Amino acid sequence: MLIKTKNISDAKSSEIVQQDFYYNRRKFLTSAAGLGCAALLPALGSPAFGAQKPLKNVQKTAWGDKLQPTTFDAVTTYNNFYEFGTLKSDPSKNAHTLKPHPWTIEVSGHADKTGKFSYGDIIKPHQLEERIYRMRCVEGWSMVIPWVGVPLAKIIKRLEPTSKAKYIAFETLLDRQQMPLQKFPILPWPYVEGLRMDEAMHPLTIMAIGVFGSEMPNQNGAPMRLVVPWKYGFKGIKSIVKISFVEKQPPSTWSVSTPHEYGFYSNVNPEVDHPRWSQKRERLITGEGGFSALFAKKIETKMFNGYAEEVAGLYAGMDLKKNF
Ligand SMILES: Nc1nc2c(c(=O)[nH]1)N[C@H]1C(S)=C(S)[C@@H](COP(=O)(O)O)O[C@H]1N2
Ligand SMILES: [Mo]
Repeated sequence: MLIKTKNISDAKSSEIVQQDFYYNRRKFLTSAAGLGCAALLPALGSPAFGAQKPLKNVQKTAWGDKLQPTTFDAVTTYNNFYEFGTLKSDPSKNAHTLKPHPWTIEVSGHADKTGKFSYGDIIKPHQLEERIYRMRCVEGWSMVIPWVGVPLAKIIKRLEPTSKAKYIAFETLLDRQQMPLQKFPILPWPYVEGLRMDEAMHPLTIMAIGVFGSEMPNQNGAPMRLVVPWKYGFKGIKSIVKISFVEKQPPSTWSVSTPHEYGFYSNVNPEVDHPRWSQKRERLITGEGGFSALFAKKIETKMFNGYAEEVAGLYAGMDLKKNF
């Protein structure tokens, strides 16, 4: 199976259109599982490949159309989701206990439309777009992920926030049955995150509900998770059940648990080192030749993760060393 996978990678470098590449690859993986290779997959910490339902009517966009996505298996087996374990391979092994459907989202705070909403109230199928984004983890590795999602601005507009809403706060599900590691005080639970309203309304910010054209695998934050490509990965809170519109800057899990290392903004910035390591470079995980970041090639980290042209204006006049 690994040898075949390699062949497909080789074919890619010789001209297969990128967009088709991961779909073909995914089809291959699906059929490989059907042919009895499935027994080999758990050894790699893999999910059931092909188990996710394909999403229909997803609008293709120009976002990232020149980028080569990381492989499906790396995106879905090299994860951070501490509710299911602290190793990169834990979420794909353990997140089967999460039940993403049905799903309820509670909206509160300074908005005209508050209360309990179903998944379908929040996610409108005709608004689904594909966005291929560079993603940079604060740990010093990165991936290119083809997300499917809805621009967060479209969701926010429907909730009609008032002028008092300066920030938006998010919470992950709190359920020790579905998220077994919440029995242990690894982090303060539930995981929480927030954005300034203008960051939340920025066209790059999406609520993602899928990857590679299919529904979100549990380990990637099913059924919906935030994606903010110019910020470190931990801002991308997974399995969101609460959204609130607030006046003051809300807490964010990592900045509360380790405030001298992680700030509220967490914009990718090669000029601001983490207290324990440099942020000047990153290892780009392509997924070829091994999933681990250890095998990945080092590249220069770009200001705002390469999205400076789009987002630098949000921070004009701010000292980004202070507001890290
Ligand atoms: N609820 C929750 N959300 C989370 C995390 C987590 O542990 N719990 N990890 C964050 C971190 S550190 C990263 S890098 C991204 C990883 O997303 P991915 O596994 O889909 O690549 O999710 C973020 N969202
Ligand atoms: Mo991360």
